[in-house]
Amino acid sequence: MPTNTQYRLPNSLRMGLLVAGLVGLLMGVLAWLQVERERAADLEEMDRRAYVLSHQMVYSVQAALQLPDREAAAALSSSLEGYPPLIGLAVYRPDGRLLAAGKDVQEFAADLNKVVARALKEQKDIIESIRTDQGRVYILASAIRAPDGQPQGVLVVVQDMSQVDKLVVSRRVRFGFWVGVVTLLLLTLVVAGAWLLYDRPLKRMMEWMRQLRGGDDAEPPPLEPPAARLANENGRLADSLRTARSAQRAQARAVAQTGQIWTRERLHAYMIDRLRGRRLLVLSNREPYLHELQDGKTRLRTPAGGLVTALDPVLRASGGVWIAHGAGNADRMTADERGRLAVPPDDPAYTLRRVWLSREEEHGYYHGFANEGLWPLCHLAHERPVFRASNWEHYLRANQRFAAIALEEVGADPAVVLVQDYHLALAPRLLKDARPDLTVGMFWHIPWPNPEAFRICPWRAELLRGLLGADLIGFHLQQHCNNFLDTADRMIEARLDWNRFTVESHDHVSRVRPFPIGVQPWSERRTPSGIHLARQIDELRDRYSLDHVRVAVGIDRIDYTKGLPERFRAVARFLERYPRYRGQFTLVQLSTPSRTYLRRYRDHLNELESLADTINWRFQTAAWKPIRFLVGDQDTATIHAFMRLAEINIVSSLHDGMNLVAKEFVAARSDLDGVLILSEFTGAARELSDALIVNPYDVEQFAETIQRALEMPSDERRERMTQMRRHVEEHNIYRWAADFLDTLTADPTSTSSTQEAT
Ligand code: GDG
Repeated sequence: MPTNTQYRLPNSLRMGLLVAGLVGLLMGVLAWLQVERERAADLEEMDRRAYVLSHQMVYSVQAALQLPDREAAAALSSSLEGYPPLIGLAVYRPDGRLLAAGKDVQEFAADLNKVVARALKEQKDIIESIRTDQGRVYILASAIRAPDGQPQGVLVVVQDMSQVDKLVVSRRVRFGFWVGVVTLLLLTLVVAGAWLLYDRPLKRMMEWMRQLRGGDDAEPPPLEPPAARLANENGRLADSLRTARSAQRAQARAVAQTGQIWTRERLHAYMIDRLRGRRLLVLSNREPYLHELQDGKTRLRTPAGGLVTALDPVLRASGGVWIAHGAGNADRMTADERGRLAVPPDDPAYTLRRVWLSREEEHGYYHGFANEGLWPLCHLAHERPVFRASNWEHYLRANQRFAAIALEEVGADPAVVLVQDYHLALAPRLLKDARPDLTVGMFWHIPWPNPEAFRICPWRAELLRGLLGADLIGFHLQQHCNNFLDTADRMIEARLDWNRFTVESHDHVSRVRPFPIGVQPWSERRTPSGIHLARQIDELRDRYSLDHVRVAVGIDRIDYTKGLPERFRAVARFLERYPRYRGQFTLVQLSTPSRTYLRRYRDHLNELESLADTINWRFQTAAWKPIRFLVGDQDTATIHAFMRLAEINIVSSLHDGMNLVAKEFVAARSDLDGVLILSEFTGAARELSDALIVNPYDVEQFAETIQRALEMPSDERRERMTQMRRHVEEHNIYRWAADFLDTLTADPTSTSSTQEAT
């Protein structure tokens, strides 16, 4: 579900920036005031000098002004020259004409005319500073009057201000430098102090608490201040947790025999018991939490897909490290320098370690070998697999990278490693070769084809050898296990034991078992219920014009294995055969685009859009459409609401390892209503026999089944849903994880497992 996350600076740095910023600002203001004060004093000094000079000169100027121009200029010439910072003086007649001026003043005499005119007009002293080609100059223009009060002329004193300006600049630089130094010093001191006294102890305490929560509480509580003040409380907390946990473990062992529902808490206790101090690692291509940049902000997204939906609750329950490809464009900025971060970000329960791959590596390994090669190879959906040597090279290298990071995370510790899916077929062998003591499990989430289909892969032997590094290889169905054993038997040197379902190759025995995956209860997913759910359903009906129509829902990644064209065609055929349902029935198809990097997937999306348009054009009215094809990523709450809004859920995969949507639909129907139409080619069809099972290739039967679902009596709906819910509730995701871990960590010579126990 998308949420917004903002990158947070460490507390110590924030505190340092705040304190140093405030103090720096205050010091900056004080320094600025001081510079201004000193500048004012310099200007006052300039005034004083100008007045003294003006007074000294006034009598000789008055006398000179009595004379004709030539004599007057001669009388004044020697006394108008300047010496720094005085540039010189100038004398003007009452009509504003320049009578005489010092040599340096003459250069900008024209600039003085305005000031002189003002002094003559206002008959008073005018002080001004003006900018000239030589820089800023200070001017005092004094009006001179005869004893009878008649204006006689103007005496102008001109001084150089550049020295004052230079002093201002140098004071600013000096003060700025010291303010900067003090601010930086303060920042360093506060950050270091806050880190030592606050951040580090808090981090240690959090780490200790996380270990305690995860059951790994061998370390004593941290004793440095301020955590020391909580030492007693922490000790007591640890004691009571240990007591509760050991009671839980005992209870978990006891209930393992009794068939009670598996819960997150029960799995947590069970995991701790089975791991016996070993670390738990999960390796998968897809990460459970992905960060993306949107409008300058980082956004957290949970990628759609069965594997993540299945494993996130398991890791939340057990803690550990999940190693996955960091595919989000803001992934690097939200992880530490090793690519690690605690997840879920709002309630950390385990560590996500991101693996960085270049675009080229991702293209070859993920889009190329895995999705263009292995995916169509394993799904019988009439799509030709593409195998390229360059893609294989990338696949090999990516597997090596994942394995190396897993080994780095494990260090020298004992660990249980759960490798997930067809992207990482080589990782089990790479791990085992490096650390034979590791316990390695592999779960293959998609079907395993028969040997004839598999043999077309040029690297079939390498893939089998890679997988057979695992101690346990899991599939959803016994049929997939049989196909795998058959393939190994025919394609590599291996000893098979069909009674124990084991393969021995290169002195290593791998067990092969079915573990049909389940789903997490909706109650744990914080989706609305009661009146809030009803309101959300009303809103959806309103938004998509679904009032007064009967709704079927389909929820799928856009993938050619999911049988979406077959589903659309079945809807069209149904409306042809049962025209009374026109205007009365709508299929809402929620489809999240996937693997759009591959042309086949883009073409498929276009094909679906045009097929939906064609069918809609054929049947639609002004107020109704038979198919609402909603393309985009939906949040969990919307998916849940649609599962409750719809009367029917249609799953029409052409081939599917399990299909979680079918089970999620059943789990969502706490009202015991709703009908599931399920393809016989899904793993789920083996378990949910109370669904209406269809062959998606048979359009007539498919159309009939839609009609049957819409007209099924409510008693029958209730009866079927009750049966399916019982199965889905019992065989939930926690039971799947417990079964797998139990078999993986059990003595290989023993045949018992929780599967039998539960
Ligand atoms: C592989 C195997 C096997 C769908 N759209 C959105 C969304 N989803 C969720 C569904 C469901 C999951 O994605 C899809 O699971 P499936 O099992 O149907 O399909 P695959 O992705 O092909 O999974 C499959 C599975 O692994 C597990 O082993 O069952 O056979 O192919 O949970 O609800 N989730 C969100 N937005 C969407 O738009 N959040």
